[in-house]
Order: sequence, then structure tokens, then C-alpha cells
Amino acid sequence: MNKSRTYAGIPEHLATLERAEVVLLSVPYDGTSTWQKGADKGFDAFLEASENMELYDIETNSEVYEKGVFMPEPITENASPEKMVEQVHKTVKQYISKNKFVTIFGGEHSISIGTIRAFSDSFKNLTVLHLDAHADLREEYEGTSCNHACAVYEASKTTNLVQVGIRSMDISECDAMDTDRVFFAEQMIYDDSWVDRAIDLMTDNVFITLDVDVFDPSIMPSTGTPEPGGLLWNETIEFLKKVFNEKNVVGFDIVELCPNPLNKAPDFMVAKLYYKMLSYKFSKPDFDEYLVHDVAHEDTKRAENKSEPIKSFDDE
Ligand SMILES: [Mn+2]
Repeated sequence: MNKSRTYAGIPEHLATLERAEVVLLSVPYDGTSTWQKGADKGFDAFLEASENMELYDIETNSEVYEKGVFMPEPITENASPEKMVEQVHKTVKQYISKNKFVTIFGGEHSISIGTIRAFSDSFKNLTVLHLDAHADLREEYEGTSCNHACAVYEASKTTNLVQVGIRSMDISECDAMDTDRVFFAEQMIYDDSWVDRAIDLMTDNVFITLDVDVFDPSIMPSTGTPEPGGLLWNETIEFLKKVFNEKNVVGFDIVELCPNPLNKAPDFMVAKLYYKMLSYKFSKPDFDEYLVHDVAHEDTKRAENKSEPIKSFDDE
């Protein structure tokens, strides 16, 4: 990578470790993917798209890049999946200890075993919010527990794992899955109460691991294992906004962007997704609104409880 290249082309003085509040670590690892290769090219496509993005966010009325984004040297360890995971674990922990908001870009999903381990070491009562088409709960796959198919198995044992958008899994994963904490894509379509129910399950400290295949292939074809029936842009963004507003998001990773040079729209979508997540993290303009809204909502509920129940056909 060109040394002077900065995230989204931001000025160099905002891209130093000392100045930046955000660390953006690339792990262009593609050692265990099972179908389409190319997740190692994801970061460059993401970076290129980011450079062509407007840096003013209308919704939050903010320019979050001013917080500064530092990009360390990418992690290129690929002697084995275990060694890569260990290197990610060590490096992420190191930046967390410097009080940075650490974000990590894959690579395929096995990198998250290392990122989650680092956040779980560093933050009490961690919730891992896992957005993905796949359950990723295999204890071992193709001879290693550091395969992309095992991405959140360890998290299911060591953290409060909440899974959203799942629509593909192996029967062997049922044992490790806590279905009370899983929001299957099929159910989410018919009932949007999942948003609040998912947030209710979360502890204060939340780490988000987002596999881009959680999105519908109509908007996100550029991924190794696309699955029909996924999430769309607006509902995902609304959900994430609520999570950032109501919880302490301590970091996130985005994985499995497998770019297609003939279609750059998905790369741009991921660039925008990353920037939105940063904008939500650092501006929280709706935070008070949310509180007021929630209080008002509580008041209404209380008032409702006091008044005589309205007879409805449901009561019959
Ligand atoms: Mn996946």
C-alpha cells in the first residue's frame, strides 16, 4: 500500500496515530474461503470507493472524518489460520489499549475470531452483534477452528452473542445456536419488532461483526457466498443507528467484500456503510431525541395502563 494514502483521502494530519480517534485495520486474509475467492481484494476496493464519497453526512449533520482515521500496516500473516487469528488478536488489543475506536476490515470472516477475542478481553459483559446470512457456529471446519464457518463459535461461548439476518446453516450448528438470540431473515420480513427485541437482548458494550452477505444479493452481489432473502439498505441502517444510539458500540468489523471490477456499486455501498457507522458512533445527534421519544413513549404507556382498557375483539 502507498504509505501516503489515507482513508477517504483525508488530510495527512488527520491520519496519524497520535491525532486519530479511529483506527482502521485491514486484514486482507482469504485463506479459508470455500467458494468464490477475492475477499483479500475487498479493502482496496473499499478504500477506492471511500475516496470518491462525500464526507458530509446529511442525516447526522456531521463530518466524522475530522475525528481522524489512522490506517496501520495491513495484517498479512497467512502461515496458518491460527497464526493470522493470533496476530489480529494481538494487534487489535494493542490499539484498544491506546484508547482508539478500533475498526477492522476483512478479508473473510475468520479474521473476526481474532477481533472478537481482543474486544472480549478488553470490555466487560460484551455483546457481539453478528449480522450475517450464515450462522458461522461450527466448532471446526476443514480441520481448523479458525475457518470462516466458525467465525462466531467462540463468541457463542465467551460473549453475549446476538445474531441477525441468518438464513443459511448446517444442522450441526443447531447445538451451538441459542435460538432466543437469533433473528432469522425469514421472520424479520413479516415482523419488524425484531429491532427492539434484538436491542433488548444486548448488554451495554456491543461489538458489531458484519458480514456483507447479510445484505440481499440484489444490492450486495460482491461477496463470496451470496444468499437470497437478505436485508436492504434502509432497514439495516435504521437498525444500526438505533444500536449506536442506545448502546456503547466499542468497535466493529466488516468482512467478506469480494469486489467485482465491473460493478462498483457494492464497493461504494460498503464504503458508505462504514462511514455511516462512524458517523453514528461519533455524533449521536438523535440521542436526546431517542431519550425524549422513549420517555414520551413510557408516559403514553403509563397513561394507557391507568385508563380503562379499551374493549377490543382480541379480548373476547
Ligand atoms: Mn456469511
